[in-house]
Parts: sequence; structure tokens; C-alpha cells
Amino acid sequence: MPAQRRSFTRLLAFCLASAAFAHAFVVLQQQAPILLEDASRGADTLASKELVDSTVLQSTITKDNLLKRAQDLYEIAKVSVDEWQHPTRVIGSEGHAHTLEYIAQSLESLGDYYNISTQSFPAVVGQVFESRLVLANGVPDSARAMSNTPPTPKKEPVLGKLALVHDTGCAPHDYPSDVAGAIAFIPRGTCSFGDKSALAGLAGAKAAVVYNTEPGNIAGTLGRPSPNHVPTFGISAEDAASFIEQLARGEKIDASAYIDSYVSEIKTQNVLAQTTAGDPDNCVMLGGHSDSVGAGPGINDDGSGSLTLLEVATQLTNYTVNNCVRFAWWSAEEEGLLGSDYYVSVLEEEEKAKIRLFMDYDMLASPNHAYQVYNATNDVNPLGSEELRDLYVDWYTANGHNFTFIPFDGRSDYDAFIKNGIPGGGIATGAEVIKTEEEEEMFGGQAGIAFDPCYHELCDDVSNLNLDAWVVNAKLVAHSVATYARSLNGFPKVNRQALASASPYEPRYHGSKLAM
Ligand code: DTR
Ligand code: ZN
Ligand code: ZN
Repeated sequence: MPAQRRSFTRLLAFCLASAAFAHAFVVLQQQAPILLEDASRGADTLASKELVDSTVLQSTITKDNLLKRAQDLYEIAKVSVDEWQHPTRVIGSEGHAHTLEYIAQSLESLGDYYNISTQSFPAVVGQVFESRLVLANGVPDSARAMSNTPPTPKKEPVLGKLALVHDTGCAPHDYPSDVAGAIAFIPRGTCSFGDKSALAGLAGAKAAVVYNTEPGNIAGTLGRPSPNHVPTFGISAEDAASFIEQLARGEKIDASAYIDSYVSEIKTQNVLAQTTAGDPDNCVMLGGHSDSVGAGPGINDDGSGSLTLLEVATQLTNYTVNNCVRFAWWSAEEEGLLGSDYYVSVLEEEEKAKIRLFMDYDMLASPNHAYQVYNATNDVNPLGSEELRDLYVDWYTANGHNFTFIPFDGRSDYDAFIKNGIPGGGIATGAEVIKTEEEEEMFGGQAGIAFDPCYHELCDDVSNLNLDAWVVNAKLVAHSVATYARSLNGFPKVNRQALASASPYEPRYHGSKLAM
């Protein structure tokens, strides 16, 4: 086992041992976070601290501190170079293991202000190295191998006829007998790409092609691996149209599919820190993700968010709080929000009720930024989401900043919380979407290029950060923490009974990948 991993594993082993003797403040549940630090000894020193104040906490946020953390994080990403040939903090890499160690050690250096815990869960890592889809001697431009797709056997091309699947491809009877030994041609929609791939496999298909039923390409994921998954591509509706007509006329179409990829399950960890002070039945929660994509170091996505949490958590230790504050550094966000999904999935109902709101901070320093607020509304999202949205709106307005609303559409770690009735929200500075002329007027920068042209790229390094935007947003994060840590008076309480009849919130995204 590489030396670096041993040090984090040693730390974890030590934490497990000390947790066995610690007075557990956290309600220990099945797969609950493992307490790393017993903070009962420090409670008395908290009494001498001033109650947190937003203006004061905001004043402790500085560009120098944030930049130093970003530089440290890039050095951490570089430990992956031996195994990945470039800096990355993708789950399973040394860069991510060191990121977790940096977070845990930074928190432990804060003494006993926090109960620190880690939560281990299974995750999936996958990489598509090469792929090629040929339909009737042509290569559809839009063909993309799905994330987490298995490779073709022996990583060699498979040949077969294209077999049109009926209806939505979401039920076994949608797969006619001629799918066996063929390449299944499946419409998108109604169920996940993973379900379609597994049903195609159960019907004996050698591979599967999911074609879009709306304009554009499909950047999809199969999600958690299944033994029934087959090598799976997505293609656009435009590229599929002629083949659908030919197949409907009963014409035979030769196809070949080739994918060189790997998919494997690993264990990874969320890191959590909760103030020992404050009402533990009324917790303010905020999160960022500790992982990056495999392609690069992720200093904006989401170093900016996760380092902001660390800096605010550090400065907060100078004050006391009325409501508890729980920080979360999610792992495997890039693999489909796995860390936050897992965390919420093992929460007992009474534990969910203690989380009064969850604030998501994912990409706070995009180089060609806009100040973006998730457009949460109480008619669609849990009661309180709109009030949280308006906290951001009011702060940007009061501080003379323009802002825009962006869809609250399931693309980051708030998704599991709002699906479970916990009010959520957050801010971002933009990813692959192109800045408009109007937004250039509002925020400066350059219209016609992406808010973050290095999104999910190797160049998402320290030079990719808009430090001025980052300081503004980090101060807003401090404001959000101080405001709710000080008082939740007037903030809507969730009626968990009413949730049962609530209309299901079914976002199109789950993380950065379309799930269906
Ligand atoms: N940070 C992105 C996911 C993400 C969160 N909010 C948005 C808004 C627009 C695009 C992407 C996102 C990631 O982790 O990939
Ligand atoms: Zn992100
Ligand atoms: Zn990302």
C-alpha cells in the first residue's frame, strides 16, 4: 500500500480506536459517521466566547488565507502524478486520499470545537479510455460511451445487427427476441440509462445504444455497476432518426461497438464536523465536495467550495453558536453525488428532522464568473428553500452585487436533502455554460465563453480561480453560517408528516450527468 495511503489509514485507524473511548455525542447509527475526536472536554471553554456575528465573521475571510489553501490543495493534487500522469483528486487517487487527510488534520488542529467524524461508503470509479461505435459503416458524430460502462469483451469490437427495442425499453417485454446476440437500440426516457443497459443485457444483447428523444447529445452515466450492464453508448436524436426509420421498415443494419474502459467499486469517505456548542436538534448544515474529476486537480470544482468550508470552520472557532453547525466534505460527488446520497440514505427520520437546512457550495470561484443563486421555490422544494434563496439574494443586493438565478435541478449535493424534505439551496459561479452579453454587463469577464472554460479539465488549477469572486462568495458563506447559527427564528420548520403526500421532486440531473 503506497506510503501516503498508510498515513491516512493510520489516521483513520487511530480515530477508530479513540472513537471507541470517546463519549459519543453523535447519535451512532448503522453506517453512521465514525467519531474521530471526543470534544466533550472543550465544552466549558466555549462559554467564554462571543456569540457569532455575521459582520464580524465575514471580516475574518481574506483572499490571502483562501489563496494559501488553494496552493496547498494543488500541491496535494500533484501527489497523483505517478499514478495518473497529471494532478488529480479523483476518488481512489493519492490526491484524494491526501485531500481527506488535509481536511481531517486541519479540523483536528482546531482543538475540541468540533466533533469530527468520517463516514465510509462504497463508490464506483470508472474511466473510458477509448471507444468506437459504427452503424451501417458510419460513425455517428454524437456517439459517446456512457460513464461507468463496462468494456467490450477482451476490449475488442463486438459485431451484430441493430435491434430496435419497443416502447421505452424500461420493461423486459420491450426487448424482442432478436435483441439476443445483437446491439440493442433503445430510446431515452422513463427509466435510467443503467436500467436500460441491464435490461438489454438480460435480453442477451452484446451492447446497447441509447438514442436521445430530445435535441442534443447524451452525456450519461450507468450509475452503480450491475453484472447485467452491457457496453453502452448514447447518441443524438438527429443521428438516430434514419436508423429508426430503416429498422421500422424491417431493414437490417450492421453495427459494431468497441469500448476500452474499467469500472470498479472502492471504499471512500465523507468527512463531517459538527460544533459541540449549539442546539444539536436544530443544526445548520453546509457542504462541498472533496473530490475532483480524473481529468484534473479540481481547484475551482470543488476546491473553492470545500476550502471555503474549511476556512469558515476555522474562523468560526473564535465564537460560540446558538444552533449547531455541521460541515460536510462529500466524497464521490463527481461519480453522481454518491457521498451526499449515502449520508442522507442512512439518516434516521429523527436525524433528518434535526437538519433545519442544507447549503451547497460547489464552484465559488469560476474565472469568468457570474454570481448564481439556485432558484429554489417553496412550491416545488421543501419549505424554507425559498427563504434560504432570499438570504443569498438579499446579501448580494445589500453588497452591491448583481446575481442571476440558475435551475435547482439536481446537479450537486443538495439533491438528496431536498428529496428528503430538508430545505436546501446554495450559490455557484458557473461551469460549462456560456456567459451571455447581458451577463458580461452584469459581472464583467467575457461573453461568448464558458463561466469556467477549465470545468472538468486539467487547467482547473490555482490560476483558474477568480479570487475576487471567491472572496465575495466566501464572505456570503460566512454570512449564511453566522445568520442561522445565531438564530433560526422564523425559519420554516419542516412538517415531515406532510412530506409523505408531497409531490415528488424528480430532477433531470443527478450530479453533473443526466441520469435518464
Ligand atoms: N460543480 C459541478 C456540478 C454543478 C453544480 N452546480 C452546477 C451548475 C451548473 C453546472 C454544473 C453544476 C460538478 O461537480 O461537476
Ligand atoms: Zn462540483
Ligand atoms: Zn465537477
